[in-house]
Amino acid sequence: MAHNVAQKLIAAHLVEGDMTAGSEIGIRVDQTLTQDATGTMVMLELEAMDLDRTQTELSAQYVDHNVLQTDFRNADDHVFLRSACQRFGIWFSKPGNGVSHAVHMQRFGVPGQTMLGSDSHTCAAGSLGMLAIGAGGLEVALAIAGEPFYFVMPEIWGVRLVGSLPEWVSAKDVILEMLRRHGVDGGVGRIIEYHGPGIAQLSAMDRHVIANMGAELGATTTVFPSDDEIRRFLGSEGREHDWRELVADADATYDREDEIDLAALEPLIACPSSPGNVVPVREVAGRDVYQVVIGSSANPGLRDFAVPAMMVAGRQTQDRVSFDVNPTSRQTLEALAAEGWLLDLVTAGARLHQAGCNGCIGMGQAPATGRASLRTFPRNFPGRSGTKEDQVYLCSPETATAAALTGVITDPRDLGFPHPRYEEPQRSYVNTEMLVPPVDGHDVALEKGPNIVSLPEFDPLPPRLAGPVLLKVGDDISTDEIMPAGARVLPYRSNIPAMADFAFDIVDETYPRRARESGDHFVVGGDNYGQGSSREHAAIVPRYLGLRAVLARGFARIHWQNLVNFAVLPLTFADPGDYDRVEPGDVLAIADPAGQLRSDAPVEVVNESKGETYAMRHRLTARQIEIVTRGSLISVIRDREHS
Ligand code: MIC
Repeated sequence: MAHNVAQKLIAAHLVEGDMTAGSEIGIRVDQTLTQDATGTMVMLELEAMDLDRTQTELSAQYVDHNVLQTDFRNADDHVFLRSACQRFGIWFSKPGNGVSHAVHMQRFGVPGQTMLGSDSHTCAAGSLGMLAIGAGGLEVALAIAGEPFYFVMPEIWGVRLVGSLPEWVSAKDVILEMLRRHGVDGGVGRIIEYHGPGIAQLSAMDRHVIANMGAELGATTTVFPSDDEIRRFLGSEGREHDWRELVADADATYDREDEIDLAALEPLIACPSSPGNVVPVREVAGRDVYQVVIGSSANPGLRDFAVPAMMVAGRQTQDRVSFDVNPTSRQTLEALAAEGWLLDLVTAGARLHQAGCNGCIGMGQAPATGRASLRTFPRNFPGRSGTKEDQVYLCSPETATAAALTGVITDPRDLGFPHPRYEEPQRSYVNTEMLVPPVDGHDVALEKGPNIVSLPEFDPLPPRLAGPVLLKVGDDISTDEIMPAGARVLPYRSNIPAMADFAFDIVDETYPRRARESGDHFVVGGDNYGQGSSREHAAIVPRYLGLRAVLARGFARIHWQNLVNFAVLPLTFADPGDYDRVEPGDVLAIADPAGQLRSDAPVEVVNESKGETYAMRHRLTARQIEIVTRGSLISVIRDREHS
C-alpha cells in the first residue's frame, strides 16, 4: 500500500494498535529531547521511577529556558540537570549553547527516527523527516525508560506547496498563512505533511520554521520529506552519514488536502495576542514600535540573523526601538561573528543577548506597557512576555527588521532597497565544546539545591467528587494563562508547592487562595482548553491545589494528556450549550466517577446549585481510566514496579 511520509514513520515504529485515525496507538521512541524548564521534573520522575540508564538510542537535555540567574534557583537547576545527565546517561547541552530545537536538529536529528520531547516545539525536527512529538514530561520520562509513547492516531493532512516565494517573503510567512487560514486549533488531531514542488526551495532551517509553529496550529506534529536538501544540510553539519531518503510514495494519499501557492504570499503578521490573529503587514503598517526581537526556535537559522544584519548594515535602527538580538545557538553566534554580520548588527544598535530562549518565554526582555513589540517568536499569548498589558506581534525577520529601521510596523517591500542575497554556507561553524557526552555515571549522586522539591503525592479518585466551580474561562485559554512562565515563575519549575502561588494569576489572581480554601474544585473552559506549551506544571499545580475536573468544550492535545497523567478529569460537554449554563461558584458533583468513566454512558455532572445535570463525554481508554482512578500515572508505574 502506498504511504505518505508520516505513515511510513509511524508504521516503522508501531508497537501497538493500528493506523486508523482516531484509535490509540503506541510507537517506539528513538530519541528524547528535554529542556531545563520541563527537564528538572523529568529527572525527578526518572528518580521516582528508579531508572538505571536511559533506554533510548539518544537522549539530550538542554539548558536554554531558565538562563537568567537572578538568584540560586536556576543555577541550582543547571547543576542538578548536569548531575542527572551523568547519572542516567544523557547528553547535556550547557547553558549558553542554545535553544534545544535548533541544536538538536544540527547535532542529533536523524531522518526516519522518532523523537519525543518535553516541549511543544519538538515538532520542529519534522523538518528533517523525523516523527517528533511534544509531550508532557512524564511521557518523556517513560520514553527515556524505554516505554512506548501512546497517542491517538491523527489524520494526515497533506499541504502541497507550489510556486516560489517572492522577494521579502520567507518561511515564517508560510506558517503564518497556515495560521491565517486555519486558526490555532486548525491542526488538532492531525499531522501536517508538506509536499509538492515548492518544497525544494525551502532550506532545512526554513522547514524548521514551518514545522516548529505547527504547534501553534495545535497539530500532533509536522513532517517534511528527507530529500537532497536534508542531505546537503546534514553534510554541512558534518553528518552526511546520518542522511537517508524518506519521501512519500508516488501514489500516496492524505486524509485531507490543502495547497499554498508560495508566489501569492505576502508579508504577514500575527497581531496581539494570539498566533492565529494573522493579517497582512500592510493592514497594520504605521503603528509605532517600541521593541524588535530577533531569535527563538521559530526563526533559528543563520539566515534569520544574517538577513537582518545585511538589512541594517550601514544603517541605524530607529532611536525609540530596542533592537534585541538573541542568537539561537552558539553555533549561530560563531557564524555571525566569523562572517562579520555581528558587527553590522551591533553597529546598527543591536542589544546582543546570550544564546537561548530569553524573551520568548518571558525570561527577560519584557516590553513596556501597551507598546508594540515585534518578535520572530512562535507565541504571543496574553502576558507571556512578562508584561501584563503587552502588545506582542509575531512576524518574519524581514518584517521585524524593517520596523527596527523605521520605528513603525512596515511592510519590508516598502523599504525601498532590494532584499539582501543570502547563501547557505557550504560548511557550518560546528563547535561541540558545550555539548557534554553521556558518561558511565551509575554512582553519580543527584545534586539537589534547596529549591528542588520532590513531586507531591496525589490521592486516588474518591467515591464522589464534589466542589465549586472556581473559574470559568473562554476559548483558547493557553497554558501560559493556566501556569505562567517568565522570569518570576520559571525558577520554581522544580518546586510545585511554591509555584502554586502563581496558578492562573494572569486570569484571576485570587485563584490560588480560593483553591487552597476550597480543596476539591472544578474549572470550566471553552474550546481548545490548554493550547500552547507542553508544561505539565499546568496540570500538576492546579491538581496540587485541588482541581479534580475540567469541563470544557474541547481540549488541546498535550494539555489533555497532562491532565490525564495527573488525574484531573478532562470532560467535554455533550451539549456545548451547557457551557453557558454553568457559572462560577456553582457547586458540582459527580457520583461514582470511576464507575461512570468505565460505563459507555456519558458522565453525569450534577449542578447542585441550579438543580441541573450535564452530560459529559470523555475519550479515556481503559489504560487512562486506570491512571485517573489511581491518582496519577506515577502511582500506576510505581505499583507496577512493586507488584
Ligand atoms: C513554550 O514555548 O511555551 C515553552 C516554554 O517552550 C514550553 C515548555 C515550557 O513551558 O517549559 C513548550 O512549548 O512546551
